[in-house]
This record gives sequence, structure tokens and C-alpha cells, in this order.
Amino acid sequence: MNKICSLLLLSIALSSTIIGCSDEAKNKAMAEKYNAVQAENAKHKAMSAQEMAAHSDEEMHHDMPMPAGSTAITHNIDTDEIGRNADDLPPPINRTQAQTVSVNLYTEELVAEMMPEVTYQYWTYNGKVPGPFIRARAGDQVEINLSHGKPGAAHQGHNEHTSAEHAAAGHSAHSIDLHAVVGPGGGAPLMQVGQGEEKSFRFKATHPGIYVYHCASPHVPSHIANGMYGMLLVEPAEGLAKVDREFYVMQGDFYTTGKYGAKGFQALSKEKLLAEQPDYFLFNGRVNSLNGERALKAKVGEKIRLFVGVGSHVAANFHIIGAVFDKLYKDGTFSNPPLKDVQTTNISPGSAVMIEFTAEVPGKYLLIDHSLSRAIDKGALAELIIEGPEQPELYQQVSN
Ligand SMILES: [Cu+2]
Repeated sequence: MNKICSLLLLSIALSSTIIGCSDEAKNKAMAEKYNAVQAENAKHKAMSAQEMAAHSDEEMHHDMPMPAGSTAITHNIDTDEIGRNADDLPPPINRTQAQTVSVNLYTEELVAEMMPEVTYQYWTYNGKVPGPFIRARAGDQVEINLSHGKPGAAHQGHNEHTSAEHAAAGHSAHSIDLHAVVGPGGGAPLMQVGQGEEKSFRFKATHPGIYVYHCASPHVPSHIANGMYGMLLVEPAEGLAKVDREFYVMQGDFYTTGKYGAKGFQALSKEKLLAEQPDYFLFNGRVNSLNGERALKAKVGEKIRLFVGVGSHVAANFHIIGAVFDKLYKDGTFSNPPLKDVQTTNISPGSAVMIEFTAEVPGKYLLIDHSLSRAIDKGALAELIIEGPEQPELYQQVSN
């Protein structure tokens, strides 16, 4: 390679401007720069929370074009799917006697895609966001078993981290506060689990309703922002009305060092968290988690029940484009009459609602946050597909 070409390559490596030389040389220089960015991102991933806080947002934001022959930034993805399916919930309870419901939970930190080429380290219950849907009946004893780390996975992946590394990353302990618990901290004071520990506690489910649970270990807002929340249903003793479909949806706000869509590994931005300025509003953990093949599905004439909650920090304005909620059990209570014929509902952080309506006209419906930039520009958009015969008496075009 001649001297001029070498100088040009040096210039390529120092800037993103591509100058002459051969295509092979250009690609090589681009690939080297790309790898350097990947290495820098990997370094950020390994940083402690304090080191990250000291890093400016600008430094953390790398948005590189893809060189020929390279692969997408993956950063050791731990799971191909972080989002829980909307139909992943236990069936209705049919029994008429109280019993003990035992729930096994574990905490797990997992790097996964928030959207293609954007990775994030989620903190989870049982490896998905949201955590498992817990279902009990009023009068039941609910026993929660929580282990820090996936049982039996002590020598895999991130579980190799030392206690010091866990502490530096801010998750030396995890815990659970369930809003259906009547007692101090919703159980959290009894359930602080350190690395390798497992603890259990039991509570009586006295108040029917749909509730949120979440981690309550310091720094609590960060644990929650990283995905540590789920929902707990306490059915009334007489049960809930029969429906054809039930779905489990949680809206979460996420705070990343880069802006929405910035590629590469994204750390939690504590600065944005404290400023309450999320980059992402997501249903079930990631962009398009409940779209396409994973969309909610029903048939014309079926009764649909949605459990929708907010585990994280910003209230939701939940709306389904093209639907009216026949019944809305606001604030998660079943003990008051439902509101009827509701278009949009506010869901407070740490609260949930139960919505019932009938699928009437076939087509695609969008579940959104009606603060619309959240839906259009920040991810809060899921799909409900209703199949069946057209219903012209309800919906038809007259002319076009
Ligand atoms: Cu936690």
C-alpha cells in the first residue's frame, strides 16, 4: 500500500468522511472504526453506575453507519425476547374454597433488544417484562418465594458476576412490594434478597382487584425503570364474569443514554429518570412487543378483557383506536360499579385497570397512549386484530 493511500486511510479512521482509495480499503477502515465503537460500547456496559453517571450523554451516544460485511450490534444479548406475550396469564379460577397459592419468582438481569440494533440491560422477574401475572382469589393465602438470580444458573452468563460487581451495578439486592398486601411495605421489608439468597413470605389476599407489584430495593426508581414490575389479580370470591379472551398489558417508561432509536447498547440515564423525561414508552418491554405475530387476537362477537397497568413512573392515557370500553374498572377496583362507555382512561403509576368490551367489527385496532407522540414516536403502540365477517350495519363506506 502506498504512502498516500495509508494517509487517506488514517484520515478515514479519524473521521467518517470517505475518501478515494480502493473499496476494500474503505470497508476495512469503516470496519475498524465500527469495531472501535463496539468496544467502546462494551466498555460502557461494564461500567459501574457511578462511572456511567460521570459519563456525558453525548459520549454514550454512538450512531454509526453499518460497514459492508458487518453484523448488527448485539452486545452479548442474553435473550431473544424480553417482552411477555399479552396472553401469558393463568386461566380464570373456578374453585369456591380458599387455598394457598404458591408463586416462584426469581430476579434476572438480561441484555435484550429494545428495538432492532438497540440493546438495554433489563432487570426482570423471571426473565421477561412485565413479570409473571399472579392470579389468586379473595381469601387465599399467597406465598411468594423470591430468589436473587435464576435458580440453577449460578455458572451462566451474568450470574458469574461477583457480589462487588452486583453492588457496583446497583442490584446487590432485589425485593418485591405487592400492592394487594395489607402490611408494612407490601412485603418488601421481609423480602430483600441479596445475591444467591432466597426468601419467602405469605399474605392473605383480602381485597379483590387488579394490582401492581414491583421491586423495592435501592435505588427503587432505577430498579423499576429497568423493568421490575408485574401484576397480581385478586378475583372476587364469586369469580369474574366469563369472557372469551384475557390479555395482560403493562406500559413502561424507559430512560436511555441515547435518544429514541439511537443504536448500540443503551445504559439507564439516571439524569433523565430524575427529570421524568423518558425516551421510550413501551407495552410489555420493547418496541413492537405486541405487534404483528404477537398482536392481541380475537374474533367478532367475542368478549375481551384487558388487564392494563403502569409499573413505572409516568401515568398512561390508555386508549384503543376504534373501540369503546363497555366497562372500565378504574383504579383496579372491582368493588365499585364499573364506568361504562369510556374512550380513554388514565392509569396512575403503580395502578392498573380492568377493561371489558366486545369485538364487533373486524380489522386492526391500535392500543396506544393517547398522548400521541408516545405512540407515534416513542413506542407506545400495540395491535389488536379482530377477525370475522364484516358488520356493515356498524361500519361501512358510503362513497369514496
Ligand atoms: Cu430489583
